[in-house]
Amino acid sequence: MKDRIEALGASFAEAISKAVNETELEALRIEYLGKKGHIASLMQSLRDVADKKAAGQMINAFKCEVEAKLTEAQEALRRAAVEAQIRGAKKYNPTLNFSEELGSYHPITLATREVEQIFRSMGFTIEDYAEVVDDYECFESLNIPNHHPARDMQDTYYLENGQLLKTQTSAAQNAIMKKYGAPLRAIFPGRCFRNESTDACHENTFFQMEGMMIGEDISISNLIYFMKTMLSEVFKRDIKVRLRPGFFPFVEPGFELDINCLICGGDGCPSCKNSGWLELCPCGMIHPNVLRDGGIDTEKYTGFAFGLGLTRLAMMKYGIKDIRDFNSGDLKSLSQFKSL
Ligand code: FA5
Repeated sequence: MKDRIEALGASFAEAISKAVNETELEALRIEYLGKKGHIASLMQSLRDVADKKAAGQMINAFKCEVEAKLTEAQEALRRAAVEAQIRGAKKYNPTLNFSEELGSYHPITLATREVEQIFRSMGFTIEDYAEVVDDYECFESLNIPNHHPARDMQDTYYLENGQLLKTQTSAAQNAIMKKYGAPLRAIFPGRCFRNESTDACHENTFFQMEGMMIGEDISISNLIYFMKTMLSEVFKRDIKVRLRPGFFPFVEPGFELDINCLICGGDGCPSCKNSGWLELCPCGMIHPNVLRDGGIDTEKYTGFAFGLGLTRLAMMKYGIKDIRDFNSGDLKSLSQFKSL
């Protein structure tokens, strides 16, 4: 029995050293440990052996050795496969350079960067601001006291501590005036939230870009010049615009700046609520109360502000008919916009 086991041990050692894949290891397992394998046959021959106990122990030790070596060889093969996979895999790029294969910019990101670039070239700084703000930032500092009906148009999501998700990027005006004083030129894009029913041109979560210019002798002509420049650079063609009076407690006078709907060419469609026009960028001369609250000397300085609807701008620029597509996570449609 001892000689037989030693002979089997030697041929097993040779075979396992040559096995190069899982299939060959499995064949070996069946050959040695299977129902009709060598070890089963050794067990059968036990009945002809005198010292059954010693022979049984030898067979058992051999069986354990075969099992352990098979497991070890399997592990080694799996490790080698993983290492080969890692070696063959594309290298991780810590710089996160944009690669067409990996993904694409969201159309709102593209529109934001483009508008940022336009204003940067005109001397505006780009500011970042919180999404969770307090009542003072979002309303009080903007000449909208607690009882004011203008609040009804901007219901939002409130936190238990009284803070709220900002309804408008104007919520940063006060802090930015206090941070820089006058003169200043700044834009501040951001996500806004409103508790409202959605349709093709209204979302509960959308982007705006606020802009402010404060200095000596800033007038409506400056405001119109910057709005015109921005729109002609974004759309790179003549588009029909209309300016009409608009009421916002934080500007005086205030305007609504609408653009001719580029989806239907002005005929009327769901994207413009069948009016042919889309409210895009309300604006106006900053109300003296707001300037004063921001620490600006109203004897010396005036300024304009605007609140560009960035998501709507992206709709018009990229011909996206329904604003709800932006938050849909539908990569098939969103990943079409790759250039920057
Ligand atoms: C405001 O939010 C003012 N803060 C804008 C402003 C700034 C006026 C500075 C004067 C001076 P309004 O609620 O109209 O205004 O929103 C501004 C723009 O944001 C709209 O013209 C529109 O383009 C976009 N907008 C508003 N609500 C939504 C919505 N629910 N979904 C998508 N875009 C919206």
